[in-house]
Amino acid sequence: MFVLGPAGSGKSLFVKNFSAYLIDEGYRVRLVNLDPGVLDPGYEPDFDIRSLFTVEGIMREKKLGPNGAILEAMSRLANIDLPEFMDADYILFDTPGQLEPFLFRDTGKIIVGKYVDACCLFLGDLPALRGNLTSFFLYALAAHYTLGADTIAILNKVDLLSDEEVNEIREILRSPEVLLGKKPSNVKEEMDIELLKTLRQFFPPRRVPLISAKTGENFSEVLTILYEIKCVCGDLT
Ligand SMILES: Nc1nc2c(ncn2[C@@H]2O[C@H](COP(=O)(O)OP(=O)(O)OP(=O)(O)O)[C@@H](O)[C@H]2O)c(=O)[nH]1
Ligand SMILES: [Mg+2]
Repeated sequence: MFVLGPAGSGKSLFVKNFSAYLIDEGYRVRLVNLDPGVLDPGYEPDFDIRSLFTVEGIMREKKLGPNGAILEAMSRLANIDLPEFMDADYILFDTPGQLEPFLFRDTGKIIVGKYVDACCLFLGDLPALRGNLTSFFLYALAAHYTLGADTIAILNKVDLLSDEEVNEIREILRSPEVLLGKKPSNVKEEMDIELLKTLRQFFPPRRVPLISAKTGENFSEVLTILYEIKCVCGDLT
């Protein structure tokens, strides 16, 4: 599982707490940190890109800025063998918040392609997203297309919302027209509704878990979706 998402969406905390959940469920889990810039991911990785190179090291060596150094780190990673962990039921890959190498370059696809059964969990910071659900799903779709792997869109930090706000989000996912509470009055609003309707085909509402990486809320939904997409007999609707 490649855990992707914008900076601060909760990838590292998700890797930490979802792995603990999977272990509790009886699975053998391995953790891989692919973020060369992180100081402390908050968990003990079984493989850590920082054992090979760090953002700081590359910045010095190549005289690059932090973004350039992350791109360079990912290119290097694409050219080396990564551990296979044949003994694991699940391998969780934590990734940098800088999405370029995964969404706009070949490197992400090459890295993900090293694993036959790879899938992508695309996390969004729900309280920060609010009115930007459309762009979140577009990015998740870009991950799906670019990486060529099953992608689950996940809305994180649900613990920071009130029950009322959570219900509103669920309602919008079910019926995008609710987004406006009225008929669209301009092209942007029309586009939002049409896009959300289309995106629903790729990310059906019941397949968009609203989770908390902090409390573990709705982790079971993520596991259920994983069963479905990885089981040939699964219900893909
Ligand atoms: N309340 C709450 N806070 C969360 C949740 N998930 C993550 N956080 C907090 O959000 C901040 C960012 O979390 P990280 O796990 O570091 O996010 P990240 O996506 O790995 O960030 P980058 O690696 O910098 O891109 C931290 O302060 C986390 O404690 C959540 O579900 N609920
Ligand atoms: Mg992180």
